[in-house]
Amino acid sequence: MARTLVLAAAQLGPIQKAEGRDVAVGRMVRLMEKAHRRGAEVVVFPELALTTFFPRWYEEEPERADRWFETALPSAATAPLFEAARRYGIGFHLGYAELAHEPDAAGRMRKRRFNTAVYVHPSGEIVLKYRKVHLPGHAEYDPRRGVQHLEKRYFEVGDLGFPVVRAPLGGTEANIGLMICNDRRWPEAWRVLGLQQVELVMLGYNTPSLNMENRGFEAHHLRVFHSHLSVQAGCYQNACFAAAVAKAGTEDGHELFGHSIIVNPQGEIMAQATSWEDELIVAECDLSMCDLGRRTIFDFARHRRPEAYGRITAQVGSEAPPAWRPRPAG
Ligand code: CDV
Repeated sequence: MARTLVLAAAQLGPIQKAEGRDVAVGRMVRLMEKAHRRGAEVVVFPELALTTFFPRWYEEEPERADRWFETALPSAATAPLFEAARRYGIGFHLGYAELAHEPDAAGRMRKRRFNTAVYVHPSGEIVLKYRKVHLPGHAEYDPRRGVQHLEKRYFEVGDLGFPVVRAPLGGTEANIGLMICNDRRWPEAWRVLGLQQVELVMLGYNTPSLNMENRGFEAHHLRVFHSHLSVQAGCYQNACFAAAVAKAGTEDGHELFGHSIIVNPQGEIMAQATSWEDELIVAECDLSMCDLGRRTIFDFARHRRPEAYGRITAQVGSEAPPAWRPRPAG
């Protein structure tokens, strides 16, 4: 039986450093209205959607970056998103910088900062929260880089794992999972969601068009190829849909490549953004498509061999293999 969901990916064009949350939120509400007119039931916004991609800016005192963080959701600034959800009967996914006051693993109450995403039900209730696990970049100012990428300075590694929840989604129910930007490049993240029978992965990203590591060469077009390759492989190998949604265009002189996509469980792109502006792409997703892969080639219960995967959790970095040499002649 078909379980149809009309899914919208709301790519955002650039948000400049000088622009306030009101500018971003106003644009997002307009995209929600447009999504409603096009029959969408869920809208997915990008990573850190409320502000410019601030980890490119170095602050000697990391606390000075707190102005980019949200201490509550909804807040006065983000309330219009929640109101629009109720008005249009649309659920939405939002990526934002989260500043929480809560105990750490040692039980010490302190300020904690995460790169976070939530899925919000049309009622305004938060259904699922995820904190980014794979933080790219570096913690200290790097003079070799043209542009900084300070996620490791401003955020802690997410402490919620990769949760999946079954919840109402449009006119049906679905198993929903979240990941954020760099996570999409890690098959482990997809598989942990796949092991919980995820049917829809919502993920936002901010990916620069150039590899800022400044070492070696990476052709421009390969940046987009690698992003799509990761999402398409993740969907195919875990029999799920995904909305991978970008912040795009030039923020204060720094280009983000866009190319947001909606992908089906066959790994096919169903819709793709073509601009580097605010742009809505919509696809009708039959969630029952997830069953085929799950019952056949990726029936995990029948075919997975965890006894052979020990290194995946036992080891972090790679290790050199033993060397083989031909026997000396004679
Ligand atoms: N925001 C990100 O996580 N960006 C990374 C970049 C730095 C490579 C990404 O994986 O797209």
